[in-house]
Amino acid sequence: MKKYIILTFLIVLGVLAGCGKKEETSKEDAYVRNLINVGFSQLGAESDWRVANTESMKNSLSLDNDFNLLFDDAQQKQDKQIMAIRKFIQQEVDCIVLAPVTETGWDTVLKEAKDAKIPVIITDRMVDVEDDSLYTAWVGSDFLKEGKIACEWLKRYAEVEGLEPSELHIVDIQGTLGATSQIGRTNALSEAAKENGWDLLDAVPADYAQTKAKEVMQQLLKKHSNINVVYCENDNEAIGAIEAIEEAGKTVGNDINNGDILVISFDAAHSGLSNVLEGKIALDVECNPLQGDEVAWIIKDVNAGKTVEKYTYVEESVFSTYDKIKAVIADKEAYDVTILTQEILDGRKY
Ligand code: GYE
Repeated sequence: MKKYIILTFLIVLGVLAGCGKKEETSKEDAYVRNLINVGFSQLGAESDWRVANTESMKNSLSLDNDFNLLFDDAQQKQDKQIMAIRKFIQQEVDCIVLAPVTETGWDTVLKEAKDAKIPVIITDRMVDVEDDSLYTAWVGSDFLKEGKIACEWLKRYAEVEGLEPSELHIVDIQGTLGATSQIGRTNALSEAAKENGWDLLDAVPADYAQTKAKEVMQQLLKKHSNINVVYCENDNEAIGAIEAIEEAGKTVGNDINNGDILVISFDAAHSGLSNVLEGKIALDVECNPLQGDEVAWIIKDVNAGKTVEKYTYVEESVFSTYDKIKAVIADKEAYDVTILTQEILDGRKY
């Protein structure tokens, strides 16, 4: 009976503590309230996509959903991510979630987590480790496929517009070098360029950041006078590149034959889609940042001792306002591009 009263008292105390406070709670507190302690190492806040991803994770790994989330923003630095993971291990969290800045360099610290018997869930980009059992599951996008879709569209665009492959003069503004999203998108383009005989002029990284991409584009415009396609590896880079192009007195749009520079982008965040609707980005391949719910389900299953899928790909689509491809070749899957409307844009929450 005494035991029962103490337990009830502790639970009431725990619940009361939870009511006033939405912030991180102590491990003891979390234990009393039966919360799952999760340490999340987010790589940074470089883009609209990343901000939406962080928000999604915080919403799903919430106190209301029985999680106690310890969050760390590593500001694009792998050593900060490693430090955060070591701290989570010391804090004896129930699970670690890692959104890694680059693929390599994780073997040692993930081994430390494994030795401490803490499951690790990887999100967004992948880790390249010798032993795949160092992480329990991964949730993210197929970046090579995203790039291939963009390139397939570009190939059809050239056909519809009557352009020879060698008349496509392309520059690639790359993401963070060594990140899975950069590797997949860059490789898709370089392979398609080789295969189709496109003129790939240059590939320069801009770390997925708007200001850096603007600077990179300014340099590229000085270096190459004939650019007519800019392949930007995310929306913020596309927006930076568009600023540089317009400031140089050139136009962006769907009409290469009339002097436009064609901008291709990835993410399809609200900022990117607004530019699609304005006709400034020709094609935006969606990369879905809303991974929180999926991660939360996986953690709950792992915590309950269930086996989970090793790899989960999130769903995504493609947006454009250029409808000529659809009209000319209506029967092929690769051209299944959603023609963007104001209504779709209004529904975009990030
Ligand atoms: O496309 C970009 C972000 O890895 C999918 O990182 C992610 C990419 C995303 O900064 O906007």
